[in-house]
Amino acid sequence: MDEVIISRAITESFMKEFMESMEVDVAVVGAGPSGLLAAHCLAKSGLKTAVFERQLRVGGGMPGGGMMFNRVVLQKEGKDILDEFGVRTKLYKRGYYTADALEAISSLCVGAIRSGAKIFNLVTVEDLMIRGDKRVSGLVLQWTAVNMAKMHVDPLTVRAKVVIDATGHESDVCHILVRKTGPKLKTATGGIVGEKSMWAERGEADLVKNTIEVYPGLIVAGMAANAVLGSPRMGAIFGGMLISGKRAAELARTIVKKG
Ligand code: 48F
Repeated sequence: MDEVIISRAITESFMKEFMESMEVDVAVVGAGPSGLLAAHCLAKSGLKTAVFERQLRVGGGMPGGGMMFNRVVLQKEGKDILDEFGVRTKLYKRGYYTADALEAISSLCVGAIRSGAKIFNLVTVEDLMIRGDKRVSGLVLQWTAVNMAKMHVDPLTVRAKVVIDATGHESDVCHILVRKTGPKLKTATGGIVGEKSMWAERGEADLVKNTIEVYPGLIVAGMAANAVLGSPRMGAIFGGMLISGKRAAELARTIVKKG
């Protein structure tokens, strides 16, 4: 057993992928259900895709299910997406299906990685590259541990043709954008409208129409889309997150193709 070989194997293989990911077609921020599904669809269609996740673990709000009961609920369209990943679902009643939250999120993660997306956990997106207040052209990254320790260390950057904000309720990327450019988002106020109170049906219905290019080069997906555009939260029903991830990938593909 050679400890140095082990250390070299880890650093070299990580660095290779990290270097390759410094210029990508699409950079996804957040490895929750919407971000992972978007990354899976994009990588599967041949686009160079990287996901940056602040936490040690991937999954965002999915592993917690509803109030830590680790099951999620989906309707038919969401269930059909999970079927593609081989996730087992059970009909509960009247078109409501349940799935094991851990099986679902693990399968989405494996799906994204095996399609070719690179996922970097423990990395926080703390700023954006914006060219002349006109277009998001990349991310500014820092190790989460550096920020937690409040150390002054300069970040690194990743160039991307398109960025997807899949940071959930926090809608972190859009908040950064508004801080840096002022209220220039394609929303009713130009700023972050803010998430409304729980209303599952309305929240799910709004999610797809809220999945838009909210600023040139920046798409909002998942719960971030509802928070930014001012629609309700929906609790532990997850179909909308998946459909929004898929839609975000379609939009990103179109933008990349246009150049
Ligand atoms: O919150 P999250 O799971 O987002 P989502 O895909 O799904 C929302 C549901 O989980 C749930 C819900 C269902 O009805 O409402 O909340 O929209 O995943 C967001 C991920 O983004 C990461 C965060 O750690 C989480 O894993 N994240 C947030 N800010 C940053 C970030 C950041 N600045 N840099 C990197 N990752």
